Amino acid sequence: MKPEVLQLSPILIPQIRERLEQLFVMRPYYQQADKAAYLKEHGANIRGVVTGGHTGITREVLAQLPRVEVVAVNGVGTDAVDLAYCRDLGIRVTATIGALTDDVADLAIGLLIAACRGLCTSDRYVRTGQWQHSATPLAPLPLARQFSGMRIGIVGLGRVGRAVATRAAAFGCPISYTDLQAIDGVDYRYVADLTELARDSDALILAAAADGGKAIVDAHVLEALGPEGYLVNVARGKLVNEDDLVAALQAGRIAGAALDVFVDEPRVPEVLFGNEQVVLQPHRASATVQTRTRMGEMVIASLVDTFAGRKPSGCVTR
Ligand code: 8YV
Repeated sequence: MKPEVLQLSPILIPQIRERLEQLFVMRPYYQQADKAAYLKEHGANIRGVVTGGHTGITREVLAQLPRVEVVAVNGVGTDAVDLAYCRDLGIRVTATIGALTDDVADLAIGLLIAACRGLCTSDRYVRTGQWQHSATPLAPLPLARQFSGMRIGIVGLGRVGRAVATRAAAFGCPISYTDLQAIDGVDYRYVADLTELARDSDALILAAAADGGKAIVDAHVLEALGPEGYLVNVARGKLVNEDDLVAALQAGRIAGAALDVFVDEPRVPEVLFGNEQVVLQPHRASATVQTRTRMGEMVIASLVDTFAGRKPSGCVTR
């Protein structure tokens, strides 16, 4: 009998979907209109869960899966899974550690360049025919902010933070970072206090885990970043007080923001739609064929290993 696996978010790579279907009985919870009825029908037989980093799984759903052995997160963030609860119940939680580092770092740099060079605004300027039909071509577009040499402050110097640092350093950017403590063997400047880091940076890039669930970037930090400063978030929306960010952008208290993640995805504060100082992405930092294939393979390995009685390599619980 194939193990039954509850699927809480879609898998976009066809070969990974096929492999999952071959190995397991997949139960696509995320597609169900009546989720409660679906859980009632299948919950008792579920041995594994596949979910996304942002989606995670609630305790309420987990509580209805008495035979569950593993929650395989198709992502690196496990903040939407109650790890303490899973540990208590002996449920393994796995993440696709290392698989998406390069893509997330690439997007962080791409987003920052897009924001400070006004790439999306310029694209719209061309696309809408304004360039072609303007009496004074280029005149209406303000000059942009140079990226090379910007002072970069990285919040969270884990795998992604370090990959961002390597890339930014190649553009001649001085790097500072904050983390729970200074990291041994790292040459970048450590700044313990986030507000101080913001004050010393032209751009703050968020690459931290959000397990604490706290909005660490608030009005105070944004004020310190200042009217020439940019905020980039490729981590989690909940790391930022979104109301404070919107207010700071509207009042010009920061120069711009580039956001891949939001507090209540897919809801994005609508006032940002018309704001040319902001570059918006629908949580796509890991969304390349190559990375999603690697992530999918790791998810499959987590399930296979667990059901075979082996500890999966990306296990974050035990
Ligand atoms: C993914 C993520 O988009 O890694 C994470 O924690 O949030 C993202 O990389 C998501 O997990 C895909 O399902």
